[in-house]
Order: sequence, then structure tokens, then C-alpha cells
Amino acid sequence: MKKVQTGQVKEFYSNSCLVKTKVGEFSCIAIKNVVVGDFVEIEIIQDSKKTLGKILKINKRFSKISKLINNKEKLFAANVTHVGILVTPTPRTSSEFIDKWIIKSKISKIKPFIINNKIDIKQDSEYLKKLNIYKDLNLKIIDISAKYLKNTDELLKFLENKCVLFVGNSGAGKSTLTSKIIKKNLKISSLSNDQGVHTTSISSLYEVNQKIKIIDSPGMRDIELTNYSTSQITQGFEEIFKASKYCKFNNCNHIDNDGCNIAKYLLNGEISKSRYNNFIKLVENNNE
Ligand SMILES: Nc1nc2c(ncn2[C@@H]2O[C@H](COP(=O)(O)OP(=O)(O)OP(=O)(O)O)[C@@H](O)[C@H]2O)c(=O)[nH]1
Ligand SMILES: [Mg+2]
Ligand SMILES: [Zn+2]
Repeated sequence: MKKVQTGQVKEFYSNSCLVKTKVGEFSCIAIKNVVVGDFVEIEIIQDSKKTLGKILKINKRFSKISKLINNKEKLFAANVTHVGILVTPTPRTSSEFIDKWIIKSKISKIKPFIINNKIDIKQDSEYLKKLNIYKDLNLKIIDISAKYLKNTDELLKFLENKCVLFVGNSGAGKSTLTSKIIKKNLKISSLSNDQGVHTTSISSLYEVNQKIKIIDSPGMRDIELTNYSTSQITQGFEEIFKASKYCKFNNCNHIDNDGCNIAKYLLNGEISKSRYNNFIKLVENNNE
């Protein structure tokens, strides 16, 4: 066995991590800034009692995803290709949550898609209307029931050769879905108070048949975006960006300016109210 191996960080704790290599998994002393999903080079150190790894180097990341903690962006996963946004009737996913994750994914060069989970529960018309907004935006939507394994095959097919991060409010079913896919029991919250209990406490990367990689993380329940500029926010609102090109004035505020093309599209329904409201709200919050 070579002393230096390349591997991927599968689990991350406060000062150590688990790295999977071709020759096995090693508990490693983590160096600063290592996150789940990182490809790393490790030196294998063997003493009389145990085998340990020492991380020598973090390889170049093709994508990075971070979370805002105390007003600072903190990296928590790397090399993710897709973000699966779990949308559920209970707990009810807000359109703001969806829009924020679309922005974050686009900025991080990761593809977002929607997993409409809990299709075994009745979906009211308001909920279906919300989903339709995203269907109209050509965002991929896969309808499933993680708990009852309905339509999960389509999801698995879609996830082949991808590394996906499931995001969703606490109780949306991220761990249930991950458990079903990896065929192992993970800690799942009982939704007794309807709000969900924060259950998952460490980030883990799971591999299925060497084809699908899944990251289940506690950092994916809420999302703050306070550090994004207007142009970054606009990346998550393609239809609004396109329409804005035809506003009469270049510096149109898209609220009460003359000849605003977005206002026109809002009236005729080509742009949805909830998308518009979220856009304005996010831009205003960021310009404070
Ligand atoms: N009816 C129904 N319930 C589901 C489905 N998927 C998950 N649940 C239930 O939703 C609850 C929460 O599921 P979890 O998988 O723990 O949710 P989570 O997103 O991992 O939550 P956190 O770890 O707290 O962020 C559990 O009671 C699951 O049984 C589904 O497809 N249908
Ligand atoms: Mg969980
Ligand atoms: Zn305008």
C-alpha cells in the first residue's frame, strides 16, 4: 500500500474526518478548511495500535457551497454537482426558500432541481400552483414519496453520476430519502409538533453503487443570503432579468418607474407575483 493516497472526505467532525480511498477508509486529522466532499491527499500513518491518516493537501474543488454564519460565509461542502430542493406540503416550503436555493445554486455553479416529496399527502391547489411556477421556469421537478418509495426510481436514474446535496426545511424528509437510497437507517425526526426537530448533526457523504453520491447535512434547513449583490440575486431570477432588458429606463427600479416591462408582465401573468415579491425583497434587503 502506498503511503500517500487520494480520497474523498465522507464525514466531518470538529477536528477529524473520515476519508475514503481506493484502499479503504481512514480516520484523519483534519487540516483547516477541509469540508465534506473534498478530494484530498493523505499520508497513512501506522503505529503499533492504529492506522491514521494525515491530510496533506486539498485538491482543486469544482464547486463550493457555503452557509452564512454570524455574517460570514462558511464553506461546508465541496464538489457538489446538483442541489435537490425538497419541497413539501408539511412542513410547508415557502417560495422564498426555493428561490434562495436557486440563487445559491446558480452562484455556486451547481444545478438546482425540485424534489416534490410526500406525494402521499394531499396537495392543495395553492401548493400545486406554487409548483407550477417552477415547472413554467423549466426547473426539473421529480414527484416522490420518500417514505413510501413512490417514484424514487426516476429520482435514482436522474442522480446517476451526480453528487447531490438535498436541502429542505427540517422535517422535509432529507434523511428519510437518503436512508431509502442508501438502504441504511439514519436518524429521522418524528414530526409530532409539525415543525420537525433538528435531527441530523454532522455532514456525511454517502455513495450508492459507486454511481450516486449524496450529501446529507444539517446546514441545509434554512438559508440566509445577506451578502449577495443585486446582480448575483438576479442570476436566480432569469425570467425577471430577461424582462428587465425591455424596461424603458436603464435604471428602472421595477417598482413604480414609468415603462417598467416587469410591471407589464406581472399584470399579464407572465411573471409570477411570488417570484417578483421575493426578487424585490431580496434586492432591498441586500441594499440596506
Ligand atoms: N407522509 C410522508 N412522510 C414523510 C415522507 N418522507 C419523510 N416523511 C416524514 O417526515 C418526517 C421528517 O423526516 P426527516 O427525514 O427526519 O426530515 P429531515 O429533512 O432529515 O429533517 P432534519 O434532519 O431535521 O433537517 C419523518 O416523520 C418522516 O417519516 C413522505 O414521503 N411521506
Ligand atoms: Mg435529517
Ligand atoms: Zn423595470
